[in-house]
Amino acid sequence: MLRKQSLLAIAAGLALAVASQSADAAKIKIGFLPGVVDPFYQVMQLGVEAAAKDLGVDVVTQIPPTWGVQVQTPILDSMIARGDLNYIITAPTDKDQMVGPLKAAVDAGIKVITVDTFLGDGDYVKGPVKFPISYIGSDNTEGGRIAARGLAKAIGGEGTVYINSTNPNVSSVEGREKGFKEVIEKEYPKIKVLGPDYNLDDPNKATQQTAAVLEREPKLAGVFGTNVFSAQGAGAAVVNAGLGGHVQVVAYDATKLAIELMGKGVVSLVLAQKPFDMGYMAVQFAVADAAGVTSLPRRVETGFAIIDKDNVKDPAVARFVYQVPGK
Ligand code: T6T
Repeated sequence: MLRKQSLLAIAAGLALAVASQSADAAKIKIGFLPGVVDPFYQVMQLGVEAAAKDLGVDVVTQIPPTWGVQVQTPILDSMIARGDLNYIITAPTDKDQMVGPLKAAVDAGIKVITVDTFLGDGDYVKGPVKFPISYIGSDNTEGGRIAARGLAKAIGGEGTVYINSTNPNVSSVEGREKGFKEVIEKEYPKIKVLGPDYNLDDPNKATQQTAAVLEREPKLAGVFGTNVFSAQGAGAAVVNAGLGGHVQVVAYDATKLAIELMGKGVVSLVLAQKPFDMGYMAVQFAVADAAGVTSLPRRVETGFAIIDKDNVKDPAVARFVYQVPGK
C-alpha cells in the first residue's frame, strides 16, 4: 500500500515537473532578426513560425529592408530595449562588426542563436567568439566547392569564370567564394577565376557588374552567383546579352527565378539551402535551452539539395525550392 502511494507521489511529482518545464518554455519570447527581405529569409521565417506554433512560444520578427550593419544594429538595439525577449535568433550581417551589438544583447540577459551566418570564425567552442548558443546553417565552404565542380563540369573543365557576390566579411558568401576558389585552384588548372565583385545585395548592380565583365571578356564561360541577388543579376545579364546556354550560370539559392532560368538553359545548377530547417531548429534550440538542456551542439549543418535539369521535377528535390505563400 505504502509502495503504491509513494509511486503515485513520484508520478504526480514528475507530471508537475513536466508541466512546469513546458510552462517555462511557454513563457519564453524570441526575437527573430534575419539579414534582409528575400525569399531565403522569408522561408526561414516560415520555419520559425511553424516551430513557435508547435512549441507554444511567442516570436517577434523584424526583417531589415536592406543588408548591413547600419540597418541591422538599430533594429537589434530596439529588440534589446523592449526588455521582454529571452532569445534572439539572428543572421549577423558582418562576422566582426555584429559581435559588439550582439554581446550587448547577452549582457542584457538575452541569449543568442545565429542562423545562416556566424560570428568570428564560427567555432563557438574554441574560436574568438563563444557566446552564441549555436550556429545553425549551411556549410558554405562546402557549398562553394559543390558550385565550383558544377560550373567546371558545365563548361567542360576550361575557360574563364567570374564570381559575383554580395559583401565582404559576411561568413556565408565568404565561405562560398573560398570553397569555390579552392576547388578551381586545386582541381581545374585550365580554369581562370575573375572576381568577386560585390553587389551589396542589389540585383541591378549585380546585372551591371556581370554585363561589364561579359563585355570585357568575350570568352567568358561561366558565372557563379553566390546568393539570391547575385545569381538573379548574373542570370539577367547573361539573358540580356543573348548568351543563355553559352555562358553557364551556377546559382546559390533556389528561388523560383533561378529554377525558371534553369528551364531556359541559362542556369545549369542550383544549390538549395534549407532555411526552413534553420528557422525551425533555432526555435527548438531556444526552447530546449530554456528547459535546461545543456548539450546542444554548437554548430549544426543543415545540408543542401542540389538541383539540376535532370532532378528538378522530382518532388523530393523540388520541395526545397523556396516557396513563400502568395509570392
Ligand atoms: O544566400 C542567402 C543567405 O545564405 C546569405 O547569407 C545572404 O543572402 C541570402 O539571404 C540570399 O539572398
